[in-house]
Amino acid sequence: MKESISNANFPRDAEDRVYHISVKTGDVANRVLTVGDHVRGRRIAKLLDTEEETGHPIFEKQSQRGFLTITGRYKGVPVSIMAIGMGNCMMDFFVRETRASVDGTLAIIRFGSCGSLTTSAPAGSVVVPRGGYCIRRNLDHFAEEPIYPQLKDIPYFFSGSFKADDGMTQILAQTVENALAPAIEQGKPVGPVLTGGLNADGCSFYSSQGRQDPVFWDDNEELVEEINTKFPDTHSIEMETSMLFHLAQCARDSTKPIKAAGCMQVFADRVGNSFIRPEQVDILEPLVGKACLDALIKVNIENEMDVAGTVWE
Ligand code: DUR
Repeated sequence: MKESISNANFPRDAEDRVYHISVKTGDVANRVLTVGDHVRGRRIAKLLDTEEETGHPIFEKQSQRGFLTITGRYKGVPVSIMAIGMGNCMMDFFVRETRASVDGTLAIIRFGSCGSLTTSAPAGSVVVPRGGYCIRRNLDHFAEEPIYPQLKDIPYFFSGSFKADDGMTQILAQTVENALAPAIEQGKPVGPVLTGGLNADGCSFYSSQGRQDPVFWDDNEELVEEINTKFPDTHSIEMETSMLFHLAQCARDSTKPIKAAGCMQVFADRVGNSFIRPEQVDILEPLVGKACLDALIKVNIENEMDVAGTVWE
């Protein structure tokens, strides 16, 4: 279909689908739950209502570039579940191309996994951040002839922080807390839910998250300490959620706002250096996945569209 793409600035195919996610207006709901992992996305999608005629949700598309979109209704409300892979770059594709494919407000909840930088969030707990910032490897630090010699001494750049949507974050935190409460009560190895802190997005899983790799020159031995100094209330570190908050804030068309919130299950305990066990994921993921959908349909949205492209009341 490449030959029909005419606009290099924002390419779409002949059927007007955005280039990387491969959806068009009407394919994606105003309420989106986004995850990284396609398997997780498909598991959560099993909770969607099935259509009488087909026994499936309304729409499913796996793009050639690694995006999965499943659209249907949850408890009667139009929602999309979108799996996007990993990293700021995939988040950028997802936010821009989804924004271009939906009219009106976009309410996005991200459900991901993260590392924890606090003893209050061990592996198996869930973090719901109030905002987030980004950490980027400064390539110039490693260049023989840096373009910005005055910045050469700084191996990693920190951004300022970007806020999640307050109201959505409150709804999400409360819904996840309620969903985990019985399991925690029963002594299952999940929880607690940690709210109110910041998330850090690294541009890598490795160097810019402070992981030590003797095979590469990274100059990141002091990075975790620097995180704790610059943003002492950092709870989590991963690769997508702060970028989501950043882009939501940068959406310029006031008729097309983006509201965003996020929650992450702690997979890597970076303080105690331990990793979540599969049996913990088996308990945690279905509870949090369902809680995200329950939170998503509680968000207030005006002029919501039906997934068939008509106004939904
Ligand atoms: N992730 C991290 N760092 C961690 C744990 C999880 O970035 O320590 C998230 C982000 C990314 C994927 O999507 O999980 C990498 O394993």
